[in-house]
Amino acid sequence: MSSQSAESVRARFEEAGQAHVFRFWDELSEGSRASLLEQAEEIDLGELGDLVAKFAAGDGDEGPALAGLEPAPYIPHPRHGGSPEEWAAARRLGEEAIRAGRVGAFTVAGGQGTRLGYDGPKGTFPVTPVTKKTLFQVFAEKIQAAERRYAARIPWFVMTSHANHAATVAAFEGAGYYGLSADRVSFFTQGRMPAVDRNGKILLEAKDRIAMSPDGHGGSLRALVRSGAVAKMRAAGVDTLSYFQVDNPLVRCVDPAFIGFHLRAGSEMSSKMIPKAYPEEKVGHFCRRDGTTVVIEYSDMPMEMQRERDESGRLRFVAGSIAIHILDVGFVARVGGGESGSELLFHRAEKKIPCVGEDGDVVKPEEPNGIKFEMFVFDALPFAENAVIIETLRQDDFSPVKNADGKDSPRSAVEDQLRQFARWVLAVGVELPVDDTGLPAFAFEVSPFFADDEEAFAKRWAALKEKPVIKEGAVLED
Ligand code: UD2
Repeated sequence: MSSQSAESVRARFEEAGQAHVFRFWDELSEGSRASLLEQAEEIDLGELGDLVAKFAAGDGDEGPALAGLEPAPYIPHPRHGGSPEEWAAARRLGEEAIRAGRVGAFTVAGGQGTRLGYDGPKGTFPVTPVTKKTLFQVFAEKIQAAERRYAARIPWFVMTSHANHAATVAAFEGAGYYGLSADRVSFFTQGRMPAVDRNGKILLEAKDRIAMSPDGHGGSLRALVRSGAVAKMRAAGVDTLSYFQVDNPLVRCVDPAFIGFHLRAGSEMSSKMIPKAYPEEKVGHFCRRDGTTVVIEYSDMPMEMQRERDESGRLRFVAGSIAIHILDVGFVARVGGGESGSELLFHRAEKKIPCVGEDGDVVKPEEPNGIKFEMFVFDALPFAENAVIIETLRQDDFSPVKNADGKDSPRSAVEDQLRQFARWVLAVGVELPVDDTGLPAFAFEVSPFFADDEEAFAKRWAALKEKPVIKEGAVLED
């Protein structure tokens, strides 16, 4: 960068009251100066200024408005009163779209995974009970299984962050793209936001480094547009995107019934819900307000509301959000392209952010000292026409790996996979010792290539001349 453009960047920061970002400039090497400038240029000072002003004024601190919130209606699963015919018709419609090459898969994998305490990209975390396949491998195999079943091409888009992009791409390369053809997988990096102190001043994590962090999974909509992924989808005839998080090995990456319900309604953004298991469960709640669908995070809904029950004793705000959506590509282009009136809000989170003090030494705070800004993908729901919510069974779609142990941990995810495999095996009449939670007495594994749901398992099993023995360490493969 020329010294002239360096001057102009610094002048803009000065004007915005952020000149301190360059306070160690004179000590920095040429290389450090260049990298600091590059980070500085990434920051939209206007946007940041608006955010700081808004939060400094206390706007947004009070959380979302709760008045007039109603539980959102949803399409019940056939096990809970939904119409089997309606579900079968939706499934056929979804299958048609997959066969026609209209569907792509999309994984948000830019999170920092701090709670799990795992160093690499979360998608490279081993999750299956016996062969220890990684999350990325599980998704890749589910996508390939769907490609085979529907004789279709299903491109896969993976959103990374600055911190994990290179490691993510290297993991795919090292694993031969997990059997997928390399030209069908696209990676792109999400945007970043600077962290600020309580006075709105940008924090430095080193003398030559701004404390930047990913802009939330809501940043995926912008990033899909900016990276050219949307253009790529359009060129390939993909108009429907199956969105899921990197942390959930049970997710049905390409679910024809879900896609069918979405298409049938002409929906721009659809979501899966599970009934909350208990009032304190930490998931967002699907609600309706003024005719639109909104998700209210657990942290934003007062506990007495979360505990409300209807006449039948059921939780009133029962529809838990598990972060599985179908997105219309035109909708992504509109919201991600920043069309006026459909901008996603930033949420603020107070965090402990290591940063350099006046003397240039790095301080590791004991208490939250700064603010990070993130967008949430479900905040796009109020902008979506005809948003549809369908119920799914937790046991078949949701068991995230978030914490190192306990709930939502590697162990609970392994156990939930084992319970799923055991249900499939028991359903074909094979005897299997299971405890009263359905957990089998030993570990075995079913590859997505063998079967990826109960029906596919039954079909595959029936077609086998010689039935394999389901025992400790057994792996049912292709
Ligand atoms: C999210 C939802 C919660 C529930 C739960 C289900 C929010 C605020 N809450 O909780 O309602 O649905 O998931 O599992 O979303 N990610 C990025 N970039 C980012 C931040 C996150 O790609 O900047 C990805 C991350 O890699 C992961 C997913 O988004 O795949 C979820 O992130 P999280 O673990 O921070 O969300 P969590 O558990 O707070």
